[in-house]
Amino acid sequence: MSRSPLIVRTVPTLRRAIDSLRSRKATVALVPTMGALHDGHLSLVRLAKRRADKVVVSIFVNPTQFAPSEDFGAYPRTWKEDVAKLTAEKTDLIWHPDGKAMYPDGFATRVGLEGPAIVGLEDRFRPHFFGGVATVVAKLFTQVRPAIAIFGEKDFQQLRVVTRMAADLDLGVKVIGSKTVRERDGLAMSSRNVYLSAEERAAAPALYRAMRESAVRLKQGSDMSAAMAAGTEIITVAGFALDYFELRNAATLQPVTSTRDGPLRILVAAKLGATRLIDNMAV
Ligand code: PAJ
Repeated sequence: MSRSPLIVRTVPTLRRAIDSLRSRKATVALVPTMGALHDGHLSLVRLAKRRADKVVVSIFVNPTQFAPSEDFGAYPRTWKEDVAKLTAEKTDLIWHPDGKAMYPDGFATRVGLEGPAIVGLEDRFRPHFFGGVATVVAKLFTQVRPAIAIFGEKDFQQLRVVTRMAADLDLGVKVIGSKTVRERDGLAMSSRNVYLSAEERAAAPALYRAMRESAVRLKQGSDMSAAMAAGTEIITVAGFALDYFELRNAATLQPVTSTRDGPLRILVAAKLGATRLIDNMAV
């Protein structure tokens, strides 16, 4: 049996616990999550363990990144299972504040974003989203004071936004991206996959197949719009309602006019019934 992680729920207790973790010059890595942990999250924890002496995982379903119409209330919460998984990964500390600890009465601050946060991808469909993410991540960074923080490439625009913010605000945290973990059929692991019906789950890997198809065509030198149209076709035939399927510069997330404007990344968001899935792939 691994030793249980220390579970902390208030900011003053966290401050003391982090002081003590850092006291012997130990380096601290933070893995921010909203819980409902799957192997994608755990791969970040494993990378954190390799890169730092102590690993802190935060579990906080952040209300400020959900619009009123979105799934904050329904978002899966699996606390007991999450603790068991993090215990098995030898996590040192779980930071699990409630809403009031993170956003006390009168809270009135929000991080403003430009650059990769306003490129017409997730920001176009979830205009409130990155402001909420950046605000909570800035708080997590100042609360935990980690040397490094691990984020998944699964949420590629989020990774770019957080990396930019950490640098711009001199937060002293090195943000590290970690590869997307997929199911055997290519579907990216996501806490939201539990929303899919059996039929939708069977259709969902079309997102991965579509990105692969377009990526292969682009690498073979085929025309950019024809290559992307082939992927779009796969997604719509599978029954998705498409938000976007786009080729962008991987560093800036700006649109590209030629395949020479690389490094290239395909980014996709689409809805299957009521469930919205996002994914991306390097070309
Ligand atoms: P959440 O969706 O729980 O994801 C937590 C972290 O796990 C993110 O960095 C995300 O990119 C990563 N992740 C999710 N699925 C993954 C997969 N299949 N492979 C690899 N990594 C994966 O993203 C959030 O929470 C929140 O926005 C948060 C950053 C915690 C701020 O509230």
